[in-house]
Amino acid sequence: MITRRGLIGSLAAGAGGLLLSGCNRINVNPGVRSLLQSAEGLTMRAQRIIADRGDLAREFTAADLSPVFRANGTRQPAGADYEAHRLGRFADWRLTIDGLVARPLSLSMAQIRAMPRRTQITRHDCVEGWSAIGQWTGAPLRLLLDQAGLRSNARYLIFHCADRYAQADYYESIDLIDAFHPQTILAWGLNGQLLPVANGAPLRLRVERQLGYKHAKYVQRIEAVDSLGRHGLGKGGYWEDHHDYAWYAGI
Ligand SMILES: Nc1nc2c(c(=O)[nH]1)N[C@H]1C(S)=C(S)[C@@H](COP(=O)(O)O)O[C@H]1N2
Ligand SMILES: [Mo]
Repeated sequence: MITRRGLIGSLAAGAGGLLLSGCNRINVNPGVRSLLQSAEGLTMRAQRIIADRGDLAREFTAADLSPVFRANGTRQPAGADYEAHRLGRFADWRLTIDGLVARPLSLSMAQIRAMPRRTQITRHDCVEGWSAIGQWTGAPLRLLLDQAGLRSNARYLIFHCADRYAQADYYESIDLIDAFHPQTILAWGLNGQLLPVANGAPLRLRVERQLGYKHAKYVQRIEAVDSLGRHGLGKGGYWEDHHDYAWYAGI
């Protein structure tokens, strides 16, 4: 069976091979030839990486679920606003999608829970040295983005969260490859229950090909932007800004 990755790799190798044999015939100077060879390598590697990034994260079965899905970082956002939402069971929580979109959205939790849903059992890996397997249910992010209509200059999504962590607003960002990945969901359910407060109620990002800190909890607003430089300290997320964590935390 030809996998998509294998196919793209062999097409790239084939095209590069043709190009280089053509150059050999006209005896191109060595500088140009090594440039072509490195460009060929770059293209192949870039295409491999892009193809890899569409691959699914491993999914597990109910037998693999961790007995408890632990919470990390903020366990409940501070402040009267969040407390009122919690007491009201998030009936008035709105998710805003704005920025570089054709149709800004403001959706209630009822609307989001009524959308087509995806359920997946995946492993969460935190850089602090723990992992847990949980079953997540939520709306595929790409359906929300289709509703909002990303403008052609949108490059990233910024997730604005309701909590502050060590005196800074928690936020995170991803690129559009992860945004449209089939396992990227805005989760409102964990292990068959509504998402607990400690795990990000009422809505948190699951971006399964990335490390734990990218999975923004307490999401209130998703902003489509063309660059990350104008937000927070400019590195694309709380941990990136304040603790030098990598922005791209692919696993
Ligand atoms: N808003 C917000 N999102 C967050 C965090 C946080 O403190 N605030 N912590 C991050 C980290 S480091 C991890 S490992 C996961 C933890 O998710 P959990 O609490 O469901 O285990 O959420 C991530 N998303
Ligand atoms: Mo983490």
